[in-house]
Amino acid sequence: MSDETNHNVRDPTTPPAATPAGEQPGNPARRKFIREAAVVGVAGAAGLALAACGKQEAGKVAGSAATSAAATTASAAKGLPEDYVPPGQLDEYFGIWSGGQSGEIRLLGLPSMRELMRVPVFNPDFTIGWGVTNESKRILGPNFPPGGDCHHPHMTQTDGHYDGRYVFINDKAHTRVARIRCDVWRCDRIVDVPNVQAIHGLRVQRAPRTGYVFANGEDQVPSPNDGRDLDDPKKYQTMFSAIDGDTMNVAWQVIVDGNLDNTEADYAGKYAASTCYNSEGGVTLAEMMQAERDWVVVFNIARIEEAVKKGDFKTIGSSKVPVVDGRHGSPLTMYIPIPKNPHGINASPDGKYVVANGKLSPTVSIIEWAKIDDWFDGKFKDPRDAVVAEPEVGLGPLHTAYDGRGNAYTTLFIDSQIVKWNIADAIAAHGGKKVNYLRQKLDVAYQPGHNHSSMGETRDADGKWLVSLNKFSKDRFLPTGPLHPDNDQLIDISGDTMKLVADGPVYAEPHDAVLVHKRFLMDKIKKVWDVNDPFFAETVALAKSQGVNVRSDNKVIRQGKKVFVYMTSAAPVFGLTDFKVKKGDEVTVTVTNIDPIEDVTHGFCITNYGINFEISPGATASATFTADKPGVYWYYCTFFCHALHMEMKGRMLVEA
Ligand code: CUK
Ligand code: CUA
Ligand code: CA
Repeated sequence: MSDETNHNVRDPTTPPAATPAGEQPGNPARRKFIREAAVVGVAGAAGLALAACGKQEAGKVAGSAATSAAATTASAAKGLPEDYVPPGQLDEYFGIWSGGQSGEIRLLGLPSMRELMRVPVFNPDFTIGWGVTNESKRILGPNFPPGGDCHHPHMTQTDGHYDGRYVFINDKAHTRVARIRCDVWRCDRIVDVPNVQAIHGLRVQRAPRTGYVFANGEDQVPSPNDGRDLDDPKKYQTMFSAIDGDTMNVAWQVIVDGNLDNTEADYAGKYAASTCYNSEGGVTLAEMMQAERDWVVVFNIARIEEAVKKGDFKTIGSSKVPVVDGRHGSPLTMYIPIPKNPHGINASPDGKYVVANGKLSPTVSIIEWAKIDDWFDGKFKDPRDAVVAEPEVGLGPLHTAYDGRGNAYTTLFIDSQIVKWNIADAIAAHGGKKVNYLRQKLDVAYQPGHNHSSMGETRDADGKWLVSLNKFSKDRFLPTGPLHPDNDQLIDISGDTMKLVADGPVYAEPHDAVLVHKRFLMDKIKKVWDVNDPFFAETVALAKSQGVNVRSDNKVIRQGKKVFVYMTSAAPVFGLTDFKVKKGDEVTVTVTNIDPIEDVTHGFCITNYGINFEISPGATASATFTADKPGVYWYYCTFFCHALHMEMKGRMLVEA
């Protein structure tokens, strides 16, 4: 990053200013390198040398640390890092990571930070055949735009507790929202959100259950966006959308003033609240930074539903989604002025407060949900009075997490720190009491965006772990060319002071993640596919209509120029050793894995034909293509499934 464009960003090798409470860790030790007491001194010193570009020193230390790690792996837990999970043992938490620009979701285990699985969502993926199989294409839709830009993964809740049904995530790049099933960890629905552009903030309704999935349209556009009002920004607008998480239909939309960034829901199921950084309605950076205050916009769900029920809405263009007017002055919304270009917004797990993070202001604004009740009930007039404290926390506050013990942890992008502060003390200080609400500032490496605490967005916030999702890694890892990995750092927050435990390099850019205790998921996750699973039910039904039982039949059916090839897979053989088609045929190959054994996955690849997909135990998968090249084309199994895996193959014979 150049100094011209980011003059506010402190050189990360320079220690930050002294902090008000707790010990200042300075350049945090690389806990991963410190595997036993004997090397602590050496590794610590060389760790600092690495930060100061001592490349050779760093190489030496990495070597000795690796040796020491191997030596201690089998030893007792004493002296091992807190994130150490011995071989064969399971992690305590699932980390559900946004895959950012990759368009996928990633599953991690915590505290080890081991990556467990990638779940393609908006992106083509040739491991699973996402974007190749007919089953995935039905979900991706006919216009499958390659890729997505994922920011905010959130799991369904019931009464403020995770319920392990679905995870939802936004695609800012193509204005979509996807749903991922938690039982098989596969995307099963994607909805295009009409009338808006760029879905950014996404959260789920917490009570009584999800319910609605709330999604912010970020950028303002003409309405309808069909070529009119091209350069007349005064006529641009955006909307807040509520998607029915059960049907994946857009239930309603609310026109707002300004734009919308992140969003959050309360714990009572009554409100959603979004930050707006562009109350100015500007189209340039300078214009968007003019006002000293922007807004938190609160949406009154009951009133919006009432308006829709009464028919007090319009529709736009070809969309049938009811659109209500929630602009400034509407009884459906509340505009709370807060400083300045706010970004993240996070509800505290006690259900009482929601905190908006100031970004260009060194403050966070604490808003009390009960005061929002009072304002909508007409008990006071000035929406500012819902702000019960506005503590100064540091430079560039972006997102806040909670430990369930009354403390909040806010990322400071510009300061490259996490600041721990106490909510009750901040409110007391706002009321004039002499009390220091700041608890500690911890350096992170570097420039954090979101952070997330274990169970911290639910009533079950347990205050054990915090991850800081840092946008820059600079000198922390072996070089990978001009594109660096992000650095997701693990922090122990179980004690009075935060302790940095591990660095986690990740492929760009997991804006956000949630940490879900495994007790909410273990009994919900399937080990083999149900043969009647809806994911491939349409494929199985098509076969049935042709008189084919996919679990036992191996046959080729010709219908004019269309050829349907059905085969089973059971290690180490496909049900057909060859099949014959004619050049120009439209060929659909359907493969069913009849191995009932956990973890025996097969793949099906037709060489030089662009067909490759995975079939896990119990699954049926299919792909359709045109046999446009005559000749012999071997198909083979791509997942190592058996000692005779290499022999698991057959021939597609394409007649000229
Ligand atoms: S985020 Cu989407 S710009 Cu701070 Cu929730 Cu990174
Ligand atoms: Cu089946 Cu390899
Ligand atoms: Ca602004």
